[in-house]
Amino acid sequence: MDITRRQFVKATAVALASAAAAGTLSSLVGCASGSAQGGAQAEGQKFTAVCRFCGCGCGVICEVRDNKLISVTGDPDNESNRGLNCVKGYYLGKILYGDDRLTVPLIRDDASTKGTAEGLREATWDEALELVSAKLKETWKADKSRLAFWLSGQQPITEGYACAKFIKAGLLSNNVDPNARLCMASAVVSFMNVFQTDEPAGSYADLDEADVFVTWGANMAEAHPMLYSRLTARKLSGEGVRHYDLGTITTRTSASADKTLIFKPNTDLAIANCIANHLVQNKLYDEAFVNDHLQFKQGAENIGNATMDDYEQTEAGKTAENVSAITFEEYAERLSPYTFEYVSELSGVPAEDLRELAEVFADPDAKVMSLWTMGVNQHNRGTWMNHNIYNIHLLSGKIARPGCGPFSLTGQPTACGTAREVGTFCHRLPADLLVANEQHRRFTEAVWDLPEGHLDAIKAPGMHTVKMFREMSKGNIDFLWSAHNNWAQSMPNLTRFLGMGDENRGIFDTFIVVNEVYPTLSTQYADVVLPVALWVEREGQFGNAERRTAVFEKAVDPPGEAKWDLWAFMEVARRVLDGEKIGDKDAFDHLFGFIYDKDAADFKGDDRETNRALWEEYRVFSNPSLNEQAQAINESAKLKMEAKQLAPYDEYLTHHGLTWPVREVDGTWMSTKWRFADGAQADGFDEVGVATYGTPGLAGGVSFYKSTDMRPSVVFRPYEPPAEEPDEEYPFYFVTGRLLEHWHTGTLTRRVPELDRALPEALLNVSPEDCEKLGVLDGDMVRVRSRFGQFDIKVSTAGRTEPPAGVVFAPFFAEEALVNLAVQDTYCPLSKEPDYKKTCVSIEKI
Ligand SMILES: Nc1nc2c(c(=O)[nH]1)N[C@H]1C(S)=C(S)[C@@H](COP(=O)(O)OP(=O)(O)OC[C@H]3O[C@@H](n4cnc5c(=O)[nH]c(N)nc54)[C@H](O)[C@@H]3O)O[C@H]1N2
Ligand SMILES: Nc1nc2c(c(=O)[nH]1)N[C@H]1C(S)=C(S)[C@@H](COP(=O)(O)OP(=O)(O)OC[C@H]3O[C@@H](n4cnc5c(=O)[nH]c(N)nc54)[C@H](O)[C@@H]3O)O[C@H]1N2
Ligand code: SF4
Ligand SMILES: [Mo]
Repeated sequence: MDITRRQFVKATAVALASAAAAGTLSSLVGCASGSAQGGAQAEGQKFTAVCRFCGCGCGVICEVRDNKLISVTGDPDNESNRGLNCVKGYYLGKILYGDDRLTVPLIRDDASTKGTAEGLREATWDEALELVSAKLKETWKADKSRLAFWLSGQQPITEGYACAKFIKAGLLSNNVDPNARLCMASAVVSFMNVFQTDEPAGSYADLDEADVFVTWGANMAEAHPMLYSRLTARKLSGEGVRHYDLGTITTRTSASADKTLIFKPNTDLAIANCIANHLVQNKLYDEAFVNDHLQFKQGAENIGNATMDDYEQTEAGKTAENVSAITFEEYAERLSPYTFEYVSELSGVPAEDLRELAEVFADPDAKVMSLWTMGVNQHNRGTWMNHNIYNIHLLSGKIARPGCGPFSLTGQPTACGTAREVGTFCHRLPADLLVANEQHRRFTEAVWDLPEGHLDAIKAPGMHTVKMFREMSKGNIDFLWSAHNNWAQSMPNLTRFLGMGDENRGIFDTFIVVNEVYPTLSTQYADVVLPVALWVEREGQFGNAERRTAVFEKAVDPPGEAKWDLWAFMEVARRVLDGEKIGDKDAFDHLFGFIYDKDAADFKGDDRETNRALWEEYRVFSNPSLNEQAQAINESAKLKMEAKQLAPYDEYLTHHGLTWPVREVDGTWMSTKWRFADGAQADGFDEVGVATYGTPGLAGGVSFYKSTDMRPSVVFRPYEPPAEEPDEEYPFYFVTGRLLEHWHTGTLTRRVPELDRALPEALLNVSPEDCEKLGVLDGDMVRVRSRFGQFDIKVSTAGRTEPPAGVVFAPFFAEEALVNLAVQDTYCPLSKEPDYKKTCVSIEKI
């Protein structure tokens, strides 16, 4: 290993040092909130849970005394993290106890106060629910297309499932999308294009076995600290283990890399292609794997930029999703311009570094794990870039083997479990099903016991997130309900969406409902704020990046009158659906009578029973044999729904989480570690039964069980430039992202004093070279301006990230430095995910 321990200490300084300190402080949570009595007390009651923050999905144990959460520690029995946590995990308990928790419903009577912290008055639940229901029903009856729901990858699974059922089957609306559109949409679309299923081949176990790690635009040290610890542990303990870090800025993750490849924005597309070109032109790909398992395609090119509202109506927009079959030879031909020399010139990365990386994929013995997150997904060609990473792993056969595989990291605690799996996207139904597919609608109707054809009313996808907010800004949305997100800070192009200036003031005419736990920028625009239970104040479930589903138990009661989000949704659903029928049955009872008693205005059972009942219904989607009619459709339409099995609810509690497909083997429910691989036949497995679906293993024991013709697609995707490139007026690329201590818009972590003190302000990282050019020093305030808007922020050259000249970086956790006022809302034409990573800006000292 040619990297010193000293460099490692630097790399993991943030994660490890703070975690060590936090270990002792965690037990003081109760003291800070005034309830703990000191060390002599008997042990509190223990509950298993999952961290509220990132997609690592660390298991934690919550200790409770006198209805107060007094400590949170890593859960050694959760296979995802085996007891590890980062600093946010250790301080988790404190997010419940900020001074300004919302504890009563709030109503805004005077619309002129919208957009300010003033104007919300206390109300009873009854008054608030009546008002929300009346407004929703009025819009629904007048014009369904003017309704919008914005949900989240932080919404527990059964809650998301129930919302999808209410909105899709109850209201017959597809105007629902989650914040995961801002995050995972590019990953989802490429998973579906390549494999026809939204799941990675590998799991976290690959981190312990890889010989080479390639991070393609993922700052794991700050954003996936637990997985980063596993990566660095493997690097320290494994012989000759290497790490290549690719990105547009140097980050804490770069510190552990043997080589950091800093490229010009978007040229990652070309870099992946030059690796593929090297493999193909020199016959260094895995020939047997290519012949046995792959098919080749090309897609539409010169697809333009979805910056304008009418992009979908343009010629480029209409054809952007087109693909057609090509031969391997044609694919090779398309790749041929991507030589090391050409790509080096384009990207700014030395040709010898590109060759070194290509050789990694050419080495048949090297186990290579690729990891990526928002650098790849939040990209005007985000879907394409996902494809290009899959292409090189597929050509080299480096997939579905221990230590070897492309692994798309997920950001939020349940982006996978909820948004992607239960169908809160505008084009989806539960379990990867699509509204536009007739057989998928029939299958869903069977599971939900709806009359055949009921869901035909929603066969056209609704509005994706950016469209929803663009339409709202134009005055075309009358009712918006949001939960588990803070769009007034996290959406791009806030200058437009928050109605600044004379145009785009639609937001001020929309009736807005926000479910929240603390006052946020979004509650400032709300007409009604519903105070809800936070994290372990109710029971829920999250699904993490490796598809581990885990339950967090209810540990304490919510404060004041705060209620479970799901209760608020049920209370509105029963009012809105009052008098409505599905077939000849009462609509609400038909959809939710199994969990909810309308007359009692409450759930029929406790949290556990409600969650279990919802889970068991949802589980039918992936275990169709539980429902005769669904199984018949599954078989006749060859939907292969059984490929993603889920276990009965209580098994998740017993096992502290299970990754799907979960199979029952001799009465024991087993997790899957490597999908598409048949453990009995594939090379490199020391355990049997790692995944066994579809046609039993073809060559090498690999079986792409859901792919068309069992063959994933290698799709040629060229280099195309970013939506904007620097010019005289806007000479810098502006990259935005996150830092270890804070969660997204900071509403939770900034209320934890230790985290707030550790990272009190958001700073603009500028290279010393650019500082000199601009005449600014550390600590100077600057105004950052783009074509979209502007904000003010303090400059730092000693920040967490080190951008090269011409690039600047800022995190988005601070509402006082509202970076999204200036970030473009241009999105990837295939996934509709916005590009938060390369808006062009000017910087001037103020
Ligand atoms: N502490 C903390 N952790 C978090 C979160 C949090 O808020 N705080 N949020 C979670 C969520 S939801 C998410 S989505 C993840 C995000 O996790 P990451 O994506 O790792 O984090 P970001 O800071 O968004 O992105 C920074 C990365 O983008 C790369 N990048 C910028 N431009 C480009 C480009 O053009 N191409 C490529 N290939 N890379 C580029 C940079 O080089 C850098 O590596 O973090 C999760 N974890
Ligand atoms: N500039 C820039 N902007 C970005 C990104 C970027 O890289 N750069 N990344 C994007 C990405 S990847 C993501 S995932 C989004 C995240 O964006 P958001 O999800 O909008 O941001 P959060 O701060 O996570 O908002 C979650 C809110 O839910 C509240 N909350 C907590 N628990 C509960 C609960 O149980 N019920 C309810 N109803 N509310 C609860 C919290 O208080 C918090 O205010 O940001 C996007 N925005
Ligand atoms: S923030 Fe992520 S890494 Fe840290 S404890 Fe939570 S899930 Fe684990
Ligand atoms: Mo995200």
